[in-house]
Amino acid sequence: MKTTHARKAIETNNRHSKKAQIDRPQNLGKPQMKWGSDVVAEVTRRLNLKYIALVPGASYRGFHDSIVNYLGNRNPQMVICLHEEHAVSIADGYGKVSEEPMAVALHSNVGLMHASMPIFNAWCDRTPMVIFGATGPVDAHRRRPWIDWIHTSKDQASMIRNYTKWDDQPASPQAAVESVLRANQITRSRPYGPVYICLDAGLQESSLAEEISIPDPARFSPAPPPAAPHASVLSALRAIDKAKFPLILMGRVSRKQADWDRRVRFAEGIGAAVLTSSNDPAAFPTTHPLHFAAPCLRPSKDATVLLEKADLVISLDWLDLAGVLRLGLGAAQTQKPADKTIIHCSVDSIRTNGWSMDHQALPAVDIPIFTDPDQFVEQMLDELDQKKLTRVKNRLEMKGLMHWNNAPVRKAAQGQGQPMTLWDMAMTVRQFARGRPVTFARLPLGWPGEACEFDGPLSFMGNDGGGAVGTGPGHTIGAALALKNTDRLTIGVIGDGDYLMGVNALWTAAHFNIPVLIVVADNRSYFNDEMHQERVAQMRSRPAQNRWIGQRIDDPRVDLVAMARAQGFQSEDPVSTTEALAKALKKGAEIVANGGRYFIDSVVEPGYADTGPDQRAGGKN
Ligand SMILES: Cc1ncc(C[n+]2csc(CCOP(=O)(O)OP(=O)(O)O)c2C)c(N)n1
Ligand SMILES: [Mg+2]
Repeated sequence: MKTTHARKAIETNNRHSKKAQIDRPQNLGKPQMKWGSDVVAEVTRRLNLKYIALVPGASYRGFHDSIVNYLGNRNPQMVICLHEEHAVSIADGYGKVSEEPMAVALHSNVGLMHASMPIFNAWCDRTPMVIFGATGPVDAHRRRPWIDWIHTSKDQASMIRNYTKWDDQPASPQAAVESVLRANQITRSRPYGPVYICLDAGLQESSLAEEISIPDPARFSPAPPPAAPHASVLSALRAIDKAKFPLILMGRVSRKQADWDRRVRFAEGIGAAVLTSSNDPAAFPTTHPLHFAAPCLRPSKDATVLLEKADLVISLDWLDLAGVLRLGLGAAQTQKPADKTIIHCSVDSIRTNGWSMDHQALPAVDIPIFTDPDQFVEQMLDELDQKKLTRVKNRLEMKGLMHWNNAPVRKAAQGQGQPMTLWDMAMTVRQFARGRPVTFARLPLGWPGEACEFDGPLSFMGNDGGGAVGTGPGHTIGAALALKNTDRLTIGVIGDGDYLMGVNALWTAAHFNIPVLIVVADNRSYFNDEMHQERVAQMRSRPAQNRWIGQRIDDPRVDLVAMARAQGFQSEDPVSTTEALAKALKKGAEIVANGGRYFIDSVVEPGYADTGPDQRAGGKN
């Protein structure tokens, strides 16, 4: 195709755009708090919400004006998105890294409908987030014909109430102050989760009849998590003393380095083996000598050995405790629970509702601990330190175990002229990431645990808690936003289906100068579901060879590179060998280190890799 002059101008502009100032309003003078929506904006500012991801809409034009012309588009600063799904996914990615809420603004019922899937995902991810929506005017006499009527719904939050922690629709500026303060308090209390405030257009656009006072937000802060009762700490210690083979399931824990260090000290102090999940953010150094099995989603063979050997399981808010015991041990949920002593530390039960089953199966627990897992670890260490106790460091039962990282490593298996498999790709990415401060914002389905060498709490941000395809690009960009101005290299490794569903999140990264590297494992398929079709066909004695129909994203092949370039990313031709991939990663890292954005289309054979290079056996989701 001939490159036109206009096209060249776009490409040059995209490549060289290095805006120091993004979206700065002019001629603001000295704005005064005069309108209902100014009040909401003012409280938001005082809560230190740095960014607000949004797609604009008239239902919140008053609030939009307050952010631009009253706050000067700072704290929060608008992060403009091309789809509501991305606005929420970006906030989710940001919240996972920072453990701080990002704000989101959504337009009326229609914007909320677009956003409902990632809100569910953020709920499952336990991510803090303050979402502003809008409706109305609630007063029918103030509605413009047609459009204001279709965009006004009664109880709008009912669309998302089952997967948000709290919602409100304040009816006065004073009530709005309280509403935002409460939203902040609730979303920042563990377990975190999104909250929703619906702003009546009438309220937003009403001038203030009286002075509104905004109290010190510090007085409305969330309480710290409860401490575990001392008796429970002592019971846990007694169980550890008795145990021959304690196993810690490191689940949903904090992103703080001090907490990470304490978790390591705890495992070492009590001489426990450790398992981590490839669904959740990094929780423990995966190459540590006590982390015997590679991280996995469902228990791998190595993980099953640990589960079988363990006589004591200490779950630190493991996502699916009953499920892992059932899969790893053949326990039958409550009918025949695992025959081991179980300590389970979690506050998740207070979020349980009757709609979402994301609380998972009910585990049998001997010592329930209702606190934040890192708080519990701190208390356990205090107790151990006080008594100058270290439990058996090298337990006999662990002597014969092989560490996953010492197992004969399957190298990149690609032969001359052979297409690259996901395993080859993963080993190349692993090699590249060694010794670099990399944050994997996401990793794709079927990624082998053997490629997961995580050495800190920001090494990996976990996957989409809600099993929500399309969130990968947004999560990656949100994580990169939170890590902007740090020395970390944010990489999102995502499937082509995930990329294509969320692809126009990329423009936001370019507009906002967010340094980020996106790598697609391009198997040209919704491959996960090919596996399901194969299984169903086999179960029904039907031809499994047709598994690809309705699954392949091919013919025509989508130009993934063009889609990234079109939105201001740099990229080159797709790579299909490990050498080319290694080169592209290096180049991408340099560009990102200089503040840029790079995209790699890594073409792989359809197939999964997490149980070996040739494994083609099962869907993951
Ligand atoms: C919103 C949504 N739609 C559909 C699915 C079902 N689903 C699960 S995995 C998957 C395939 C994703 O494709 P890709 O990202 O390319 O990964 P691959 O399966 O090829 O490894 C699909 C369609 C889902 N989980 N979420
Ligand atoms: Mg795919």
